[in-house]
This record gives sequence, structure tokens and C-alpha cells, in this order.
Amino acid sequence: GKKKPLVVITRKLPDPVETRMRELFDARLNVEDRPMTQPELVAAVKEADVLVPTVTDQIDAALIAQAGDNLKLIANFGNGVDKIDVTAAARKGITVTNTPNVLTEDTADMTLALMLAVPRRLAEGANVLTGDKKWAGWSPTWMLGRRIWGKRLGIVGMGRIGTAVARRAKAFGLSIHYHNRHRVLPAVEDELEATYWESLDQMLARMDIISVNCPSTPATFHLLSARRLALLQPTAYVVNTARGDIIDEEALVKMIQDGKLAGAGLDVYEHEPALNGKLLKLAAKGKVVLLPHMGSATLEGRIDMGERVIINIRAFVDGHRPPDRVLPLRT
Ligand code: 8YV
Repeated sequence: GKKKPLVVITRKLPDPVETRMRELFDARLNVEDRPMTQPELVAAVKEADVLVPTVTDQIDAALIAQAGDNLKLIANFGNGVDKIDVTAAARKGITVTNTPNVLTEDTADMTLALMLAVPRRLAEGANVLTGDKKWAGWSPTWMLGRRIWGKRLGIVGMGRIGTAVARRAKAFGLSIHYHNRHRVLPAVEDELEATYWESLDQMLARMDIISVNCPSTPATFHLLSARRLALLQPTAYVVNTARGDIIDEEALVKMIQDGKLAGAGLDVYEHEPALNGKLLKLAAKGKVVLLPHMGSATLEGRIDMGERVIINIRAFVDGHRPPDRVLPLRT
């Protein structure tokens, strides 16, 4: 038979995924549960036919320049390809794929969880019973959060995840507003009773909650800049399950510190895994709820992502166009 492709996977994956990878490919798995070092990554791109990186790997132009002639496919284990220089890969004749769709619903669920957690003081409340301080008893004026139903949700980026967030939020009684490069289909707008804002600035000024659901690209870097964040109402909340660098994190922190913004629910950060210490102080005050990039972290989701990676590799190796091909950004 044909020689199996050498597939180097940078991170430990759930057992069923690793088992399947071993059956199908000459799979080189990272048995230690840690990111590859730079020399390990260089060795990987030199040898591999297929590289399977994750969000913790920087697959930049300098690394791609060192790739061996065998490397023809980078099959990302994940949706966001912001750490992969897709243009540099394309120039070298390397195809890039990702794992869309399978993590849409899980990420949307976590977005709603944060959207509820901050205004309804979920983390603070849970901490009353499990933290050091004892629960002194109930009072009518105690632990009052803010209602979310009847409020306006502004979604920044109405793609697959943004739309899934909108469906959920509508069921929770929020009105749906969105900003996107282009309008979504009329049928989707009708279903969600969604209002399209061509101007992000104008939308921001009118919303009660903002959810960031666009990809991180050079065009969306600090899309929520200090100037734009300042347009938000002081009662507004910001939720981000996309990528940290879409928001000017330092400006966001300052606005919450200064009482110019009610709070934030964050799953992603500008300098992951490093955390801005000021966010911890705000968390202690109940102003922010912080999660460690776990938006798509379900066992089912990770297995589905693994399957998606495998489907893309097999299609590519068999000479077909892989279904989840990612094209270079148009500039
Ligand atoms: C994962 C994600 O944590 O898919 C993404 O873009 O951020 C998350 O689903 C990550 O991608 C795994 O590589």
C-alpha cells in the first residue's frame, strides 16, 4: 500500500482522537501535555508531511520558511488561524485547514454563560458559599445584579458563532443587534429579528451588552479600541470569547476601574496565558468573570474537532480539496 503520511501533532489530544490518528497515519504525538518548544516546532515542520498545530503554536512566516519540501498541509486543531501565517503558507504551496462548525454551539453556550455570569453575579454568589466568608443569610437588597432580558445585545461579528449566540440570546429575551462586514441573509435577520448596524461606533453607543465573535485578523486588531470602548454606556457589559487582541485590554481594564463600564466576561486575553494583574483585582470586586480560554472545551467538541482534522487530512492526502480549507486574507 501507499506509505502513510507523517502527521506531527503538537499537543496531546483526547484519547479517541489519538487512537484514530495512529490507525490512519504515521502519527507523531506529543505525549507530554505541554506546547512544543521552538526547536521542536522547527524539527516538526522540517520532517512532517502534515502538521497539526493548536492555538498555542505560533506558525509564523519565519517557521514556515524552514519547512521541508514534504510539508504540504497544516491542519489546524481549532477554528481560529490567527497564529498561522496563511499567506506565507500559500506562497510555499502549503494548504491550511481549520475546524469550523463543530465548536460553534459550545462556544456560543460559553458566551451566554459569561453574558449571564457577570450581570447576575454568578461567580460572586458561588463564592459566598464556598469562599472564606460564611453566608450570613438572605436580604431583599442583597446580591442584586442586573437583569439581562429586555436588554440590547450588540454582536460584533455575525458569522457562525455570532449567529449561534444571537439565537440563544433571543430566547433569553434580548433584542439582537449586530455589526459585520456585510449583512447576513434576510432570512437569518428575520428569524433573529436582528438589526444591522453598518456603523460599529453607532451600535456600541446604544447597546447594553457587547459580544465579540469575530476572528482576530490585522483588520480586527483592537477593533474595540480605547476610543470605541469610550462610546459604550457606563452600564454596559462586554463579553469576549473570540480573541483577546480584538479588544484593547488595557483600555477595557481602565474603563471598568474608572466606573465607565459595568463589567466584562472574558475567556480570551491579549497575552495568553499571561494575565493582566489588574483583571484579577476586578474579579475580586465582581466586576469581571475570567475563564481560561475554555469556550470550546467540551469532550464531545474536542473529539469532533479531531474528526474534522482527520477528514481534512484524508481528503488532502487522497488528492481532494479538503473541506475546511482556509484561504489567505485579502488585503
Ligand atoms: C481552542 C479556539 O482552544 O478554535 C479556536 O479558535 O480558540 C479554541 O477552540 C483552540 O483553537 C484549540 O487549538
